[in-house]
Amino acid sequence: MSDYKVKDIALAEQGAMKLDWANAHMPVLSELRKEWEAERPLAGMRIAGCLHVTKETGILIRTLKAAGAELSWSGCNPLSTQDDVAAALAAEGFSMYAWHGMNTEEFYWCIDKTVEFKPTLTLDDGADLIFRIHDQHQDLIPGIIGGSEETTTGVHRLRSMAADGALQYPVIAVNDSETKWDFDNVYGTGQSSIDGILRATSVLLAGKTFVVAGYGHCGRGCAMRARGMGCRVVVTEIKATAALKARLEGFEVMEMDDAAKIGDIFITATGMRDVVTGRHFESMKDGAVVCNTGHYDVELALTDLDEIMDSRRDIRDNCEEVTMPDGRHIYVLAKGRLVNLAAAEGHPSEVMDMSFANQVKAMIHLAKQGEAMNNEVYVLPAEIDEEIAGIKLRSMGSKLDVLTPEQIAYRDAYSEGT
Ligand code: 3DD
Repeated sequence: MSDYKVKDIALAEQGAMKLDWANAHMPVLSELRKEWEAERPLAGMRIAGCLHVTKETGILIRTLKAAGAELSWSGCNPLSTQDDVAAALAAEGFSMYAWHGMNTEEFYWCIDKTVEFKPTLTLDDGADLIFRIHDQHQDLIPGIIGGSEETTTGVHRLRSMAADGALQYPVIAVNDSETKWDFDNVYGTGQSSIDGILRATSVLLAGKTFVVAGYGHCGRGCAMRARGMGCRVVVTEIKATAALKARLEGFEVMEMDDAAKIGDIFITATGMRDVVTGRHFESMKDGAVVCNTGHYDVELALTDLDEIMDSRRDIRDNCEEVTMPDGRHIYVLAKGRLVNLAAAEGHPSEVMDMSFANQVKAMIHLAKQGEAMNNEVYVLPAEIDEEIAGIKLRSMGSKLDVLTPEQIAYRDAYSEGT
């Protein structure tokens, strides 16, 4: 039994059933695992992972082990660990350091534990592990072939690091694979954010004014699913092209200063800090619900709210009732952290299936070619998207047409005109 620290190992049996449930809905990893079990392309690799410990991540971890890797794992957010899943993985023998509700000191203690076995690869969601290694474990870097990064904001930061020449090993931006960002970020975030809001509030969405800050892939998914539940959707943005897409999709676009006055439910998905600030809280309607679905907890300026509020109480799980001096109530979900993972179970298994197939592919790519790669941020070859999407489609019972030789000739020709 490896070393571990989880909330309660007695939760293992319950967690094992959640893992069975996730596995039953992750056909892409199931199919690819067959070849990986045979080839063991990660034999000899030691992977330190820092990614939300959910039932889906448990299947990723099992798959990485099946591919031959040795693993040590921590959660990448203090509120996203599913304690029963962490217990099940620890009981299976994985080095697991994660529990729901850890403080900052414990968060970094867990990350430090995962690098004790001197990883050859790192797997990140939000780049906290890579940053910690660069800051506190420089001695490990010569032994690290490369790393991967799951999320948009993590990739942004690593690209900035690489541009400054500060990145000390190659990284693959898993987020930038089409079968990750165009599915996980859109359909996953859209559904799981609504899931988190409903579990934390159980309010009727139909007829409510739902304000989405940020119309990137995640915001687009949230707007799409809120409309599906009967909301009036308002989008706020800083980027004209994104805001224009929102308008052409039929969503209203306005400044947050104006949206704050009319919104019933607010969700931030910008990757930026201080998107909803004190003046916005001050102009919100009584009963407004605010939450965030971005990776870091900086999008809602809750320190501003602390300064202007009169009192607070935890009225429901993951739902804090903040009373303003004039008696208005504002409901803050999941303490401003990512509501989909903190108040629900994150994205459904079916989308994480593709994201995590890209993660395993990234680990294999690094294991095979990492030594020849530069200290830059790479993306996986596009053909991997076609492979993953093809497996997914087949699992859904859909078949593709195939180009005939004549069509291929036509496609590649340039002599034929109109
Ligand atoms: N993320 C969302 N749901 C998740 C789940 N069920 N398991 C693990 C991670 C999960 C985070 C993803 O959105 C990740 O792809 C990201 O952060 O971009």
